[in-house]
Amino acid sequence: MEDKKVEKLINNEEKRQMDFVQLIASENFVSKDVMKATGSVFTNKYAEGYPNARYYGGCENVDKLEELAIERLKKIFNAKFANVQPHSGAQANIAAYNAILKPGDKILSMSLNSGGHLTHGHFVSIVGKFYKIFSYEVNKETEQLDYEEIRKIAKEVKPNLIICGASAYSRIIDFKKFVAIAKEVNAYLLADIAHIAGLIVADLHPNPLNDGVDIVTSTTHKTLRGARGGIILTNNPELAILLDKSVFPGTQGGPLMNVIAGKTVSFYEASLPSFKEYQKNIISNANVMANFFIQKGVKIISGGTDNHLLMINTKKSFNKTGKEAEEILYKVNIIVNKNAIPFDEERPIVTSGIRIGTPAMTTLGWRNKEFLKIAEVIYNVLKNDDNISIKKNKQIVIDLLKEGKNEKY
Ligand code: DSN
Repeated sequence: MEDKKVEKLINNEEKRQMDFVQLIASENFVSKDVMKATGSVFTNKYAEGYPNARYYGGCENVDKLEELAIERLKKIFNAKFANVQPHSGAQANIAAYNAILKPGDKILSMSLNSGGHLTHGHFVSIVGKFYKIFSYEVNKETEQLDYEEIRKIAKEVKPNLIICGASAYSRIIDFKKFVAIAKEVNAYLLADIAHIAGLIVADLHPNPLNDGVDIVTSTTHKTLRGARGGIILTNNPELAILLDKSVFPGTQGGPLMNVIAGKTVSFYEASLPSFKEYQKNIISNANVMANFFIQKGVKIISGGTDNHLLMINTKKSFNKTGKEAEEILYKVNIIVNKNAIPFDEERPIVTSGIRIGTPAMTTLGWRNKEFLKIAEVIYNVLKNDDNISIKKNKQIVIDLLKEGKNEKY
């Protein structure tokens, strides 16, 4: 590369990704093929519009590519309509709201502390400024969704849109119950499946499209292990037209065709039997960690996990904020993120918990044995973070990274 500064940063980042244990629940390692497609000549092409209805000439290859992406995506999710153009999960959500809501309409969604996402209506997001936002929490005792309570709130609020789906929730989401609530109050229902998309493709989590949810949004780079971006799905032909218009020209300009190429490759990979095995391992590895922590008396939010992540109440378990826990773990080459927990009293930049996810290290070949060892390290350093403990545990992590498969997918 002629630009040595950027080349150095790329090399440094590659090294960082291999030298640390990556436990951020929303991150993953894509295949070389996904990387190749994302870095391809499709980055040079403008293609505003949709296949066979573009505002530019020379679109014969991008048209075929986008059609292939849509076909593959519909197949893996059993969906009737798909839009592969959203640049991100946030863009997908904003386009979906814009398709069906007017400014000032009411949205009912999960609060950020209970596990929801900024784009579901937090006041710092544009969504919180455009629409009137009402929230539901998890149940204080079980720390799980309380569908009867959500139903009560929905009946009071009478929202135009209900959003289900989360960024930090470790339990199965019962889409059928949400569909019943939305029907009762005559609201649209949107499921944001960004975190659990891969599990759904592998039939390890209910599929909101099979359960009657109106609109499904997702990112493509978490458990789905594709190029970084967003997607929107629906089974409703009228909504499909509104959604397409809302993505382009409503909220975006030219699609990132190189990213769509990367997404297309990952949709193929997600259709292979090995993808199902991968998703099974993600869940099994998360369970191994959760069970270890529970047995040690660590406070796991909701008491366990059904998916790819677990949430630890670090305040109650180790008398440390999420920020402190994240910083201590970084010293032993483990990357997690601090995360608000239900009814958190700390600020979002501090928090009382951490979120741990297994998708990335499972891609690198880690199995129960490695995840159990890393859970032990996490427990030991959060219990005791003196210099001797840090030094000893960092060495364990380095050895584990060397002896674990740690292959690039
Ligand atoms: N999707 C979020 C996460 O889960 O990390 C980031 O916005």
